[in-house]
Amino acid sequence: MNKRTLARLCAGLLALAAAVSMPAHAQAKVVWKASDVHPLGYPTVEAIMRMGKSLEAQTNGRISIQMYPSMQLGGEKEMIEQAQVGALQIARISVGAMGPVVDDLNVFNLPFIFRDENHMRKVIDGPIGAELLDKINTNPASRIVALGWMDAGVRNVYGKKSAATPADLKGQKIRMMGNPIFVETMNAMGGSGVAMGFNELYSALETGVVDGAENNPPTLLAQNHYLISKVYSLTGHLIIPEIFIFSKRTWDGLSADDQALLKKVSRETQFVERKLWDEKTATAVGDLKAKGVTFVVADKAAFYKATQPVRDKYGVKYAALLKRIDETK
Ligand code: GTR
Repeated sequence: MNKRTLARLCAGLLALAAAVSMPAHAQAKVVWKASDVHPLGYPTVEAIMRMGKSLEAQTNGRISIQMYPSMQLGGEKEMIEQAQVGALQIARISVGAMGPVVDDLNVFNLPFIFRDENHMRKVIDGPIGAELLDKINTNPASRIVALGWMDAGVRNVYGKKSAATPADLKGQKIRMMGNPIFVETMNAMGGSGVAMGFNELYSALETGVVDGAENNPPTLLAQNHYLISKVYSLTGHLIIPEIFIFSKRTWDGLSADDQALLKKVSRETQFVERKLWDEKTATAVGDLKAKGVTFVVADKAAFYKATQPVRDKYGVKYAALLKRIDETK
């Protein structure tokens, strides 16, 4: 045996030893693609990036996350579809966009079902939150695995004019997320609801296709909508949590250990985002005011009353769950 053959043999034996001592799935480095409609620095984006760092640290660099922010991979509907086929692994989306995929989630899309943000947090952190994540995971049509919840604050109406009362909203075309519940909610509030993808909204506001929209303060700021919409009326009609999901296709190929790690890190991420959320909301309110946005106190009682028909119509099938939500203290 010459030297070269011996060297080759040794290298071969070493590679074999390494392969035998490690399960196949433990060898390959994987980079999971994550996407969000918001830009870098937004709490949900930052939280997923920190989740990536945590996974990287806990797997010695074997698993990492590559973030595609700012709608680089399309709107939320497209993101869900890409997760379903395994073209991306993690998508952070609003429950507003998940309702049409898994109907049970629509309970969170009803107007004024949470007393305030803290009430919503208690619900998503507790048994109801766990049950709803499970509904996604056990629904064969969803083709996604729900990893956890995130905060998205309180949604208020913004535009060029005030929306302090249902009468103020008369004649105003307000963009809503693509889900009939939201369009009917805006119509009940006195305005004219227009369903539209988030990715089309800036130009629709700019060209006057819609007169306004509704969202939380960090979104109004991060998406630059405040450049056009200077009046922010505190209607507080929706408190919709966000959700981060994983491709079921990729999930099925993971080892049980990696699945468990991902679940653990996801639960941590839910609380990492919450802290970032509170910090961002506080600074966003100050920034918006400094940039000339007027905050208007709205007649929430009037909007609550006006939207009762929406809760009556869509709430029937969730009656038991709504009662449990209400009883969550
Ligand atoms: C934001 C949310 C986005 C998107 C958007 C919308 O609050 O973070 O995921 O759903 O609202 O109105 O479409």
